[in-house]
Amino acid sequence: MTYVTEHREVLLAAAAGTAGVAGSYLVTGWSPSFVVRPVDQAIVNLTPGPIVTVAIETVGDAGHLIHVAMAFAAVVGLFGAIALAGLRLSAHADRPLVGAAAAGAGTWLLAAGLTGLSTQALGAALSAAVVVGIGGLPASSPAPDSASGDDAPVPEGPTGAVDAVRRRTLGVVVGALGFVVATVVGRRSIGADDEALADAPRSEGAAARLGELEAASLAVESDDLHGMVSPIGEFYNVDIAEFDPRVAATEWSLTFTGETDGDRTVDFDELIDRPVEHRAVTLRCVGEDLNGRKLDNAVWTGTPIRPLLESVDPQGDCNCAMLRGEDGYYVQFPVDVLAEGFLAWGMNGTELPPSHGHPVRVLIPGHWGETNVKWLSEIELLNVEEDGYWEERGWEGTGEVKTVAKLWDEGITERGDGRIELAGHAYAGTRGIERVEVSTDGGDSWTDAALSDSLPDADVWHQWRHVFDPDGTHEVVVRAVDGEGTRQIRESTDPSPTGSAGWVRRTVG
Ligand SMILES: Nc1nc2c(c(=O)[nH]1)N[C@H]1C(S)=C(S)[C@@H](COP(=O)(O)O)O[C@H]1N2
Ligand SMILES: [Mo]
Repeated sequence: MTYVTEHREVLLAAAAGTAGVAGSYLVTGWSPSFVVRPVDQAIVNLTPGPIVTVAIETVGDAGHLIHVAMAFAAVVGLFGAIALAGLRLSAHADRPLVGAAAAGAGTWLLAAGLTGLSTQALGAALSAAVVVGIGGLPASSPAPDSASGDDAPVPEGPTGAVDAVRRRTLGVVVGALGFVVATVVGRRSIGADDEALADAPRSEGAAARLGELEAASLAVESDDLHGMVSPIGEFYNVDIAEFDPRVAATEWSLTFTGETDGDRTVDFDELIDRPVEHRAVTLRCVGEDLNGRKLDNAVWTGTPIRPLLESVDPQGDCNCAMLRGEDGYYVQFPVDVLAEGFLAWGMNGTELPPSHGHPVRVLIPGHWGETNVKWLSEIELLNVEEDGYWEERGWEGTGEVKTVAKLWDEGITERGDGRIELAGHAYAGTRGIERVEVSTDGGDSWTDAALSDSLPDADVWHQWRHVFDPDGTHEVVVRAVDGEGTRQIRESTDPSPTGSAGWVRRTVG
């Protein structure tokens, strides 16, 4: 076999592998049925904890990109290897359809084996088979030696056959890439699930609460800064896996296990039949930077956990519970903390979106984001404390949130009258916010900012606003005082392991 032929086959095989992945995506979208997902999950599960921790500390959210890219490369490589075998078979048998059929069957077996979904696997199989079929056709050029097949040595110098083969290879590769682009664009135009849900009919009770929050909000100049409520789609996300589990409400249930007076399972209909509340609850991730953006607030529809918990009569010696989600996530904290919690199935008046835990998630007042388990499936009452997913990786993020006042870029606006408006959010969990203090001279003098009205909700942020006359550049510092009169910690610390501390400082003007 000559260099040219081998090179050509590898290129075609790579195109077929890529088309196979695109074909799967076309059928499934970015969902757990997508063929890349099980491979990504395997990579995440097999990566040792210390490496995960180092990755989070050094590359942060880019860590997701790295393991997803590795998973893509692995699947393209596997599909490509099957396609290469198909192309060789075509050349050997001198029958392009034989190789195409073999590559299609092999790709289907692998895709079905990875995902467990035989029908969806046809998307990958057909796409790869078409590329192998067209790519394996003999050259249609009149040159006589083209009939001897791809394995024949290609004569020196440009001949009609070589040119024809090159042209077709290029055509097939470009065609496969076009298919990939069309698939991605086509799928995107269908829109993300979360956006589609945002148009769903609103619950009246939640709508009333959203109105109440709107009324309590502070008027600010910036259109880009969130008000009291973060819109769905802009609410931050933190997940251990790249692909959200898809759990239908009809298939969902929550089971209480472990140290109880007997296992108890609650299904979705039973859950939403319980007393309904619409609570404003703010979430903040322990892993975010001091002035980071993993802080958001929504109105959630759900039911209190306490009565359910009491009905199973928890008896464990540690008075602690392990909560588990459908994505394999788990976190452990005290039963007393859990009892204050809420089981939510609605967000901002619509169904809970897939990315926020559809159909049911936990909301724990005043504790770091990681306690708020999404896609909740099990609550196990324990006898001894065990580490949760993030605790195993060195974090201590199940406790109460630290107090913070944020000043994001979009909160800094120059008004028409030349004055500068500073605006942001402050959050201290269930301690609440008493005031936010702003300095425009690096901390020499302080002024109280205007605050949004207080709400009856136990665990909700406040908006703050301060307007001043600029005079050159200003070193702005903001700090909050919580509802117990304790000022935000001044000394700055990294997010790991217990959450970032310090005062947000910005140069303005
Ligand atoms: N099942 C499950 N629940 C989870 C997580 C997860 O990865 N899986 N991440 C946790 C973390 S670290 C945070 S900060 C919040 C974020 O919730 P959000 O994505 O709805 O903003 O969910 C928590 N609950
Ligand atoms: Mo988090």
